[in-house]
Amino acid sequence: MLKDYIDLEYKPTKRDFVCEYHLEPAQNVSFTNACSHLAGESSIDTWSDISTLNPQLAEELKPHVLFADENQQTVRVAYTQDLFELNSVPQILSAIAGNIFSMKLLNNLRLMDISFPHDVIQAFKGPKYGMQGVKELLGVMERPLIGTIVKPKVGLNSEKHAEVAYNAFLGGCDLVKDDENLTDQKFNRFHKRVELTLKAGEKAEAQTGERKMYMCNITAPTCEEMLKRARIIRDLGGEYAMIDIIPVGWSALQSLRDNNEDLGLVLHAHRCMHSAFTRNPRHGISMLVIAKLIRLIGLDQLHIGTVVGKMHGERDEVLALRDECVLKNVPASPDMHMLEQDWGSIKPVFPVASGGLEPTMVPELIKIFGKDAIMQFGGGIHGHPGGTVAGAMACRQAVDAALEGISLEEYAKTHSELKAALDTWG
Ligand code: RUB
Ligand code: CA
Repeated sequence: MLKDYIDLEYKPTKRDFVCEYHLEPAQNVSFTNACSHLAGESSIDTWSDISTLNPQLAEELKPHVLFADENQQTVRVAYTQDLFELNSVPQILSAIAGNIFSMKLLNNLRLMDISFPHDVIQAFKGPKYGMQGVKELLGVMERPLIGTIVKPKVGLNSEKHAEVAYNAFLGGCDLVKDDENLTDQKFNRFHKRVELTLKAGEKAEAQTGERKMYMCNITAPTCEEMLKRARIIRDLGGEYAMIDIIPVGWSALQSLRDNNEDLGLVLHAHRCMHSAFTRNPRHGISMLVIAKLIRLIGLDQLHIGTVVGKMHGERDEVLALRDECVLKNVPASPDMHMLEQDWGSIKPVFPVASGGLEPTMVPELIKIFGKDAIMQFGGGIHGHPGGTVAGAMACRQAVDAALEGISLEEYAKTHSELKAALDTWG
C-alpha cells in the first residue's frame, strides 16, 4: 500500500471518473483507512509496499479520495481516465466495481453512481433511436405507449403466442413483448414465433390503422446466436429485439449495439436479475449505475420500475432513474446519491414502467411518469375478465380518460371494458 489516497482538497478534472460509494468498514478498521484501501485496490495498488510502483507512475495514476464522510458512510473517489479502457464496460466495472467488494476491510459496499468524463461519453454510441426515435417509429407522440407481455410467460406454442399478441394489438397495444424466460424452447421455437407474431402485428395494423410492433427476446447462450436471432427478426421485417441485459452480460450488449448499426433494430432492455445486486441499500451496485451503463452502450428502452406495481422501487428512485434516462444534463443530487452527468450527444433512453400494472393504476402512472413512458401490462391485460382484447381496450381507455382529465369511474360509465377492469381491480 503506497500511502493514503485521502485528498479532500482535490478538484476532479474533465479527464476524471468520479465514483460515489456507500461504505461500511469492518470492525476496528477506520473509515478513512477503508476509503484509502478501496481507492488503491480499485486502481494501482495492493496490500503490501510494492517496489514496482515507482513514484512517477504513482503520481500520474493515483486515485484521489475527495470526499469521505463517516457519518453519511459516503466516499467519493476520482480516477484519472488513463486507468481505463474508455469504451469497455467490462474493464470499467472490473476496476471500480471489482475486487473491492471482496475486501475483508469492508463489511458493506455499494457503488451508488459513476460520473463519466467527456471522452467516455464520446467513446460510446448511445441509443440508435432513443425515446424520440421510438415515438416517431410508432407515430405516437402525445400519449404513453402501451405494451403487453404475452402471458403465460412460458408454455404457449408459437401459434397461441401469436394469437395472444394479435388480440393485444387489436385491443390497442402498440407493443407486444416476450417475457424474459421465453427464448427458443421446444414448445415455442424462436423462428416460428417471430414469423407468426410479426404476421399477427401486420394483420392488426391493417385492421386498426395503427403501427404495431413486436419485441422479441433474443437472449441466447452465445453472442453469435443472439446476433443470429437479431438477423432473423430483421430479415422477417421486424423492428425490435428485446434482451435480458444482466444474464447476457456487458460484452454481449456492446457487441449487439455495434452490430445494430447495420441491423437497425430498436433494442429493449429487460433488467431481470438486477435485484441480485441492486436491492440491498447497503451493498452491491445501484440500479442508477445499471441505467447509466445501458444508456452509454445504447439500448433504446429500459425497465426502471413503476412505484405502484408488484416490484420494489420507491418513487424517488424511479424518478431518479427516469431523469438519468432522459435528461441531457443530470444535476448532482446528494440526497439521491446522484453525481452530475453531461450526456453530450447521447440520446435519451425510453423509460419503461412494468411489473404488476393494471388499468386502474394509469392515472397515478401518468402523474409519476407523464407521457414520456412505455407502460406494460401483463397480468393486467390477460387477466381482464373479458380476455386479452378487452384488457388492452381497458388500458387505452384508462389512458384516454387520464389525459382528458376525466376520472376512471366517470369514463367507465360509457366504456364497459374499463368498467370491468375497475370492478376487478379498482
Ligand atoms: C411484468 C413482467 C416483467 C416485469 C419485470 O408482468 O413480466 O418481467 O416488468 O419487472 P406483469 P421490472 O405485468 O404480469 O406483472 O420491469 O421491474 O424489471
Ligand atoms: Ca416477466
